Amino acid sequence: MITRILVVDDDKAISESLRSLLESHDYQVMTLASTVDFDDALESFQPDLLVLDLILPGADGVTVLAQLHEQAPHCRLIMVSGANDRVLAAAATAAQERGIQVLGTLTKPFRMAQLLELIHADPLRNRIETPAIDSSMRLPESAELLRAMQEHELTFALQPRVHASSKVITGFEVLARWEHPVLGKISPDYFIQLAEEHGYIGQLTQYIFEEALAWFVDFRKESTQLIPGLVDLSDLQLSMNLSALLLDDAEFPEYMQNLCERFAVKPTSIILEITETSAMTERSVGLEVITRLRLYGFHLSIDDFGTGYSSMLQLVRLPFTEIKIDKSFVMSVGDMSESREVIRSIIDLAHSLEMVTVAEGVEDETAIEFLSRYHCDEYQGYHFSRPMPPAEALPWLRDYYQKYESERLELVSQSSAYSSAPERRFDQIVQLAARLFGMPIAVFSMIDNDTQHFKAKVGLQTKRVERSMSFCAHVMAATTRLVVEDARLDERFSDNPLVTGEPFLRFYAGQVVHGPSGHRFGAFCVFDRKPRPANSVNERLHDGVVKLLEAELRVDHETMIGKQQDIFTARGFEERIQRHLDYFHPFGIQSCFILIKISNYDELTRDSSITERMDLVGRIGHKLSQTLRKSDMIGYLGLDEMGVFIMSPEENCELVEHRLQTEVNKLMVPTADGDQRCRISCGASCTKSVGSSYKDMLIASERKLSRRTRN
Ligand code: G
Ligand code: G
Ligand code: MN
Repeated sequence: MITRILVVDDDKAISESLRSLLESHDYQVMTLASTVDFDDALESFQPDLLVLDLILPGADGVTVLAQLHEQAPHCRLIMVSGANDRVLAAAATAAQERGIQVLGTLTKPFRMAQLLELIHADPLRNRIETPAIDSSMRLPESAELLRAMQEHELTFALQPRVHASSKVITGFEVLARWEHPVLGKISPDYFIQLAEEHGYIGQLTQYIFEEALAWFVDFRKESTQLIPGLVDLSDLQLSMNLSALLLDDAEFPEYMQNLCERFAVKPTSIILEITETSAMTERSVGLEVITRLRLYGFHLSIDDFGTGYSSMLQLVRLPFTEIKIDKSFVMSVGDMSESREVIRSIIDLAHSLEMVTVAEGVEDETAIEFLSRYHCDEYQGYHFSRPMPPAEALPWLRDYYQKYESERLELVSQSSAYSSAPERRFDQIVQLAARLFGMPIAVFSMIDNDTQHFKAKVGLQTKRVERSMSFCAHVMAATTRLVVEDARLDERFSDNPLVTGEPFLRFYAGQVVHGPSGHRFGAFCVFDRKPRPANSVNERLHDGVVKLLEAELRVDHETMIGKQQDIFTARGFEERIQRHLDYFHPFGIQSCFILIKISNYDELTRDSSITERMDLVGRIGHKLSQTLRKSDMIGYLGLDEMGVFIMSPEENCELVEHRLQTEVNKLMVPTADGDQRCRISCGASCTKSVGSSYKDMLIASERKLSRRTRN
């Protein structure tokens, strides 16, 4: 709240007209013609606002900034000058970098009304609904904070965070609120600063954190009862704001650890949001506290990134896990290309450091469209919800997920993959996964209103499962992979008929598979009939399988040829092989590629029509598929050439080649001259010797083949 204004200007006419204007608006005014008595003036007058002329006799205005910040850190500043705009802007930035709150700049000559506008636009002043009371009482004093905590006038609001691609709710941010009995709503910007200035920030933080955690624990308990099988809130996170001042408190990490123990909340469920301040660059204690918090498992977020002190270097130096892109950029993506550039580079930077990006102030579809194009991870803003009282969070969440699920079911019912028969291309992936993970059961399932259907499965007889019994329904509601080491020891599943009876499931690892528009299409999982440790399914391999399935769901063109659907088209074949190589070769999984040439193609196809030629390809493909496993792929490369791709072969390529040759050579093909035997020759290559590019494998196989036919 501004009541006392110090004007420093060597132009007497200006300072006097300022004085009379400001006094007529009930401000107390003191004027100085130079900086000589600046010290004393700060001391005796205690201004809330300094109106400073940049060009003064003897010393320029910039030189007093350090003094101002030191002696009156909360005094706001308006800069005035006859110098050009750029100089004025640079001076204002310098002041901001010192931590001084700059309300604005004015270029001389200016109208008095402009000055008043700046003063009235002061965010601290603006946020207060000023009741008609004694003007000296318009903002609460620091001591009132203590009462506010005792009387529970101080509360908090919650604002949800939304996962960008799946639209699942990932958590809530806790925002402190103060409803003063006389003054009404007090802005957190004001009372947080008040608490920081008067040494109450520790108490305030403790108060808010404890209230919020108590709510969080209750909330998670209640919500599981309200939305069974639709939302799993065990991954829900709570974001809490932490004043950088508390980073000076070496005991803070222990306090946080104890707090979590007391409420039985895992530190990994908590995100601490810290607004960058100049303090953090200078103090080594801050760095230590931050590092220890991270070691204990807390997630750390840089709040309001892009404003104030943000320095790229710090990001690398400090163990933050998340960046919150300031709402000033997000809210202006529609009309400022600068904001778009800033956001784009923040996201790139964050991702290169493996940090999560959260956009604040997401108010409309324009913002979402832009943010999703640049792969921002999460959204927070009025578009989804304004901050709400804790009691409203549960009903809000229930409504959100009910709408979410009906939209999902709508998308799912439009998807051709949901309605169509089993498809070879999905079988191949699921078969491969079962082999790679060494699991007896692997399933790609789709979940509708009340039933789990199977798109592809290995090792499971059941045709469909009721949603309430389905393991995968739990994954559909979770934000991460779900692993159950032993279903008999997990209260969610111990009574499940699939666990207590046939097929006696024990181990489970499942993950959501997203449809083309980012909705949750279904789930991919593996089961075992014996318990296993969580890491028995490598998380990144699991990711790879899910990515293969998701790529398959995006395919909108014909990918298989032949009646039997054993053979991929050339394009489909090449794309799939490269995906398999990209996702699995980095884990040391080797593959082989066999190029097959029909050596007597011309004889076999003399005078035959296109249909007959394709029929020949179909018959050879079918013969090959009977010789191979379902996890292998067969592709048509053109005219007389086909290919076979085998991931992680259990025998060497030459043996497989030999087997293929023997089998195909048995094939009798009807021609104009009567039935003739089909003859093929093969050439194989392996990732062990040629690496993980499909092109390289193809070339190596071709060389082998032509060397062999020459001999
Ligand atoms: O709604 P919004 O006006 O709530 O919040 C304003 C600012 O106050 C935000 O930038 C936020 O970081 C800060 N803030 C809100 N609650 C807390 C809190 O509990 N502790 C701290 N340190 N800052 C908070
Ligand atoms: O901690 P922090 O500065 O990040 O707090 C977030 C602030 O942003 C809160 O004051 C909250 O009320 C505000 N906020 C959240 N979403 C939106 C939004 O979509 N638009 C605007 N204008 N403010 C928002
Ligand atoms: Mn915040």
